[in-house]
Amino acid sequence: MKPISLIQFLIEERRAGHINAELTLLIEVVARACKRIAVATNKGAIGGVLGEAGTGNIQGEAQKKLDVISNEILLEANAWGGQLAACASEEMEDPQQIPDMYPKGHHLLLFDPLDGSSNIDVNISVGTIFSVLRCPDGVTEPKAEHFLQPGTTQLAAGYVVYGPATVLVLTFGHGTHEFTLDREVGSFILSRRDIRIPEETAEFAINMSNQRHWEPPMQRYIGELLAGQDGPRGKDFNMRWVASMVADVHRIITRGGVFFYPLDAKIKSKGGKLRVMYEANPMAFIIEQAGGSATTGRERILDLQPTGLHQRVPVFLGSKKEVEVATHYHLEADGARS
Ligand code: FDP
Repeated sequence: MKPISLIQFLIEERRAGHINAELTLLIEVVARACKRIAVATNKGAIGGVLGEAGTGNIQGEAQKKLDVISNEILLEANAWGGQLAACASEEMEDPQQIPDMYPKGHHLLLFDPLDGSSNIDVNISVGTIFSVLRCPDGVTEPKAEHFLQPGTTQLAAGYVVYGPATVLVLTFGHGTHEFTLDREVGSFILSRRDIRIPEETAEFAINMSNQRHWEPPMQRYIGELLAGQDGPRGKDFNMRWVASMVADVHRIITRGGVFFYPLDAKIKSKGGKLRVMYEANPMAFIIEQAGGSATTGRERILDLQPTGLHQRVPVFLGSKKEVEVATHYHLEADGARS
């Protein structure tokens, strides 16, 4: 079969009435920016892109050079095309307005320019995550409050993983699809259409070093997985933790599994580890569109009404049956307490 390029796929989605011309351009621009980030990432030490930038972001986290470079690449690429009303980045406190000299569009773009930054310097996969919302009617200078829309309203979401291959995974709410970058040609090529995550799995991803800080229902759930065949679940489970959310999610998109970043005593006051707008919502949309499930351990992520641009939440996502069991244990424990 003839390979289908990203642009051809986008035109087909447009003809099918799933996206409009502005969103077609927006995704094309984001994909092009991600190709530039892939080039910068691939250069590694000889590109002078490794190490600390010597600055901190809004979350008070030290920024890596590649965090800053990737953020600039995405901002610059998206400023002039006329497809955006504004954008927001995990690396910036406030939304970025479109310069007056350029036309404005009807979309809001949110992104985590380089997720998994602690893995940059050790040559392990990192990625970009993005989410697209509609700008509310009549708003010409979008502020943070205009971005605070539930995940169910997302028009598109995607991530790019910069690994041995550069891979883009995308949804417009009509299935989840994967594109692999052909480096020689410079095009993303459709590599999997309508990805389906198996409902059952025997593989989980979690940072086990936080175990003693978890809530009792999480202790119970993971305790049962670790007990394997001799425990109440009656089967052995395997564990994987890359510590780059994009890479862990991509494994789940490829062979099933579950990913957890639960609430723990260390991060309770922050609400969780991962950000609703830049990580939880886009990943939940992608996972649900592939037949998986995504909750905070208590409710569906996509139903949350966000209260802050940089708000954090617990994240449980992946194969439906396992997300259901872990969520059920939390709700049961809450019920027993009340
Ligand atoms: P990072 O802080 O390195 O950007 O976005 C947060 C994130 O990485 C996720 O990509 C990853 O899943 C998680 O944090 C890793 O957390 P731990 O440091 O607890 O392993």
